[in-house]
Amino acid sequence: MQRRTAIKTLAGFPAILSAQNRRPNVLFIMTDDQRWDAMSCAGNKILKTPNMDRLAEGGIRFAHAFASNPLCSPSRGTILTGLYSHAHGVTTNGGRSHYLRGDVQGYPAIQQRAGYYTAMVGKWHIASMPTGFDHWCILPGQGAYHDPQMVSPSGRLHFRGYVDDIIADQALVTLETRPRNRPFSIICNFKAPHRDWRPAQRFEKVYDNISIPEPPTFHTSLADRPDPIRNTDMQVGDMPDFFQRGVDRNLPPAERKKLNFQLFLKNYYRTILGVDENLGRILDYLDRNGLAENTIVVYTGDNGFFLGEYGMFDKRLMYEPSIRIPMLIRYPAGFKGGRVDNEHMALNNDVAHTFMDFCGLSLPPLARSHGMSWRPILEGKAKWREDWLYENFEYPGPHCAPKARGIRTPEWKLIHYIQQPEAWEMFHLPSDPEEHKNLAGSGAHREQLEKLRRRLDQLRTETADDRSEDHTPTEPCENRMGRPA
Ligand SMILES: [Ca+2]
Repeated sequence: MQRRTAIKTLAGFPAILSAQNRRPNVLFIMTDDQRWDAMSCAGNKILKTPNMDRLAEGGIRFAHAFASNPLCSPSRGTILTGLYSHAHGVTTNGGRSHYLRGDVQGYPAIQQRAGYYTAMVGKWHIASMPTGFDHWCILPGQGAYHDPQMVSPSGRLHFRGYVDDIIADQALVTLETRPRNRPFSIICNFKAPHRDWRPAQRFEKVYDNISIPEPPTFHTSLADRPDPIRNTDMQVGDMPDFFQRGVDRNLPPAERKKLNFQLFLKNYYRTILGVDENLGRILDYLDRNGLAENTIVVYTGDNGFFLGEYGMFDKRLMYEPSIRIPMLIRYPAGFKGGRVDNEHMALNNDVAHTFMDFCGLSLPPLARSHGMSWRPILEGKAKWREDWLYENFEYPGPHCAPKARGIRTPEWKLIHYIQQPEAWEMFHLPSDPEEHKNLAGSGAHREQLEKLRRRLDQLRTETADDRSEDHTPTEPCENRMGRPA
């Protein structure tokens, strides 16, 4: 009955307006450093995220979703453009490689030209200023957890309160004040759960009375890894973040590592509780205003995170905890929800492709080999990718994570540490999911190694990699642990 009424109402409008109204709205929501299983719908036993679960129940959760470049700004560039970082230009979190190339554009600009109302609120974290948006209000750089400043075209704004409450407020105001005669595409990027993990006051005591189990590899040494991995500095025991928050500098190292882990995990999860609550406010708005049915909602994180595996925190590396991300998509008017996709490897590269497909628009031709629309998967039919390319180019930098490239298939992973002297790691994931056994030097697996190497090279050619990172000399890395902020 409701649908009939809507058609009757639209019949009196110009044809172009009714066509626009049939186009889906797009709401993209992203967190910063939330890894794939930091939500209860992905099996987390400690963290309860009813609103992420609500999205998963109404949509599809990709259990095998990855960031092709597990670092904040490169991943953000990929989300916007549908391109690998070697093509969009944002290869580091700062400096000269923190800008989008002048000849690439984000998907919102394409939607805007096609009549969409476009907006961006929250964490942006790319040196190029936002373009292609009717409205934007962003955190400067990383932004502050409490009493943050934000930047908009009209200047700097000062807020009182908790950052992700304020970002959700901005999303709600944007929704409420949007022009009603245009479909919308809104990006809402939260700050949590980024280091240094400052929760909203109302969540500060949650988990006070529990002890979070350490992962099985918490005490596993990296001594037998290639040099580029042994030279990283991302051990939970060494993190300086909690000296002001209850950890005595003079504790024996083993005790400090254990205490750091508890404080890190609890605060990481507490900040995600704030995201979940604010996600709920936004989903409630869609429900209350009859927008849920025709709005594509994607919820994800920009990269994964080590939560104590191999004693580590942070991301960047190609190991599984770092590359796997949460990925939920809901679009009731477009496909049936309520299932988990265990079959297809989804990428951050795919988000822009998927939005364009559902909106009846196209990314520039360059993007075609870089990502794929999920629409065929969501509609139950797909010939899908067999592999994808991993990239990390920020070195020297925080944590001294090496420059590397790699290829991931459903079964295999090959990592190439590209600075001299080069090093390789290869893992067979079904038999070795925790990536203990490097098969790169194994005579029995030489053929497999060569096959992956050839395909890695082919992927680079297919995606127009100009190979400018191939011959960079090895430099000393001085920015070891990174700053807590
Ligand atoms: Ca991040």
